Amino acid sequence: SDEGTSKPSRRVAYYYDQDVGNYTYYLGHPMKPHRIRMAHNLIVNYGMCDEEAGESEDGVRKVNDGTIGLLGGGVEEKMVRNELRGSRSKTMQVFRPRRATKAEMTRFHTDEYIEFLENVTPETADAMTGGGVRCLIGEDCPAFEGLFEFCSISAGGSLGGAERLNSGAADIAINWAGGLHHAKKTEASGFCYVNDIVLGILELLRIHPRVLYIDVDVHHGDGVEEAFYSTDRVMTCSFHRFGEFFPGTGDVRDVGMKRGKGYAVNVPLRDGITDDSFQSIFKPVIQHIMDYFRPGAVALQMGADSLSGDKLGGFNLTLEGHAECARFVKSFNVPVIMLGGGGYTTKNVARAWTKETAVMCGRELSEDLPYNQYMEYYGPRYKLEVLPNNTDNHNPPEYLEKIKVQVLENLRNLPH
Ligand code: V1P
Ligand code: CA
Ligand code: ZN
Repeated sequence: SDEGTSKPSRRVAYYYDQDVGNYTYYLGHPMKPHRIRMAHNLIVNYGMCDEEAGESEDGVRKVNDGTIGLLGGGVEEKMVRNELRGSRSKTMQVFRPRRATKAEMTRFHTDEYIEFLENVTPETADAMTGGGVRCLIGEDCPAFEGLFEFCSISAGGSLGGAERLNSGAADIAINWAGGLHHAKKTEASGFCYVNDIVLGILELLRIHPRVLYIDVDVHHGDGVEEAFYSTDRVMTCSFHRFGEFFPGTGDVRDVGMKRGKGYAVNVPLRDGITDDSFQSIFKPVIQHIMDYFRPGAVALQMGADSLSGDKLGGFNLTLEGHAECARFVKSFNVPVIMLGGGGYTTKNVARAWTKETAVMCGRELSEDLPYNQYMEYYGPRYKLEVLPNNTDNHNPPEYLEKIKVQVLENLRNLPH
């Protein structure tokens, strides 16, 4: 933490669209955009948002969505607010992202695929996929109401954040609606349609010779890896559950090809991994990459399905262990765009992304949750915590050591 040190705090730009929580894949689908609104509501009620400076990227004054509590309007509240503004270090600028355009999306995806996403409706989905364009697949990626808008909000935040880092106006950008790492050039996969991460990284590559992608979602970041598999300008590094688990890729031996050989890093893990086990491999691998690859910017996917108790995940990370990844990446003082991703136990997703927003703001939060619109979700303890469970850790030290040695061995073969 930056508390009590003289380190200048980083300027943080936070991208949020108050419409995002209204999109639903379908009733009972595990991916719930509402979790982004829950996180936002906690973030606002912890007082992390700079209330004055917020502006949407197209110049329209931002609207703060229904917030209750701390920073209301009374005299006492005004004092709190001024104190916070006095140390700009503790709050962040809030932006409503512009909607990404079709032209922006086709910097990665094909015109045909993006047109399909724009035109498909829940009613026409079957006919359109039957017609030979295998774009949406089964239960995972339904054609839901407002799908294209949802994609343009997610991608707009990552593009806006990357541009803001490029301009030098911010050191850290946050887009919890982003991180949709499975989307392919011509195909939706694993709840992801438009790959906002690839678009953000392409933007960062305009000014940075090398960009690092780090993915702590419990799933393999296959879409981002594939997009940059044969270039040495982007190193992709995914930590994921491997072995009879979606999407099935991400073997430690998959290292990239052509000029990109050695620039894809995969850390396959077994279920039940704990904070200490995870950090025993995360830190040395990332440290080594920072030392030898020396990226000009980092895209950090913070999928919260690696937390203990996730509906789909199977890892055993606490809030501390998950947030430590953000803290460690921040410590290198390189521009970071921090993105969302998976996360299916929504109350814990909101907790994690709130804590990680605070980490980037250099702020420590009370364990007691502030009053917020979704208070009842957080009972019975109402704490900013995700506790470990008592499942077995199927990653013995020997296994982790073996994987670490293989990964570092792959990295040693890079030119440096
Ligand atoms: O396992 C599969 C596919 C569907 N079968 C044909 C194989 N899909 C997974 C997709 C997980 C996507 C994770 C996305 C992310 O990395 C980034 C946002 O977190 C899947 C699972 C599962 N347990 O792996 N889909 C579903 N569960 C599912 C369950 C209910 C309704 C719809 C989908
Ligand atoms: Ca991952
Ligand atoms: Zn995931």
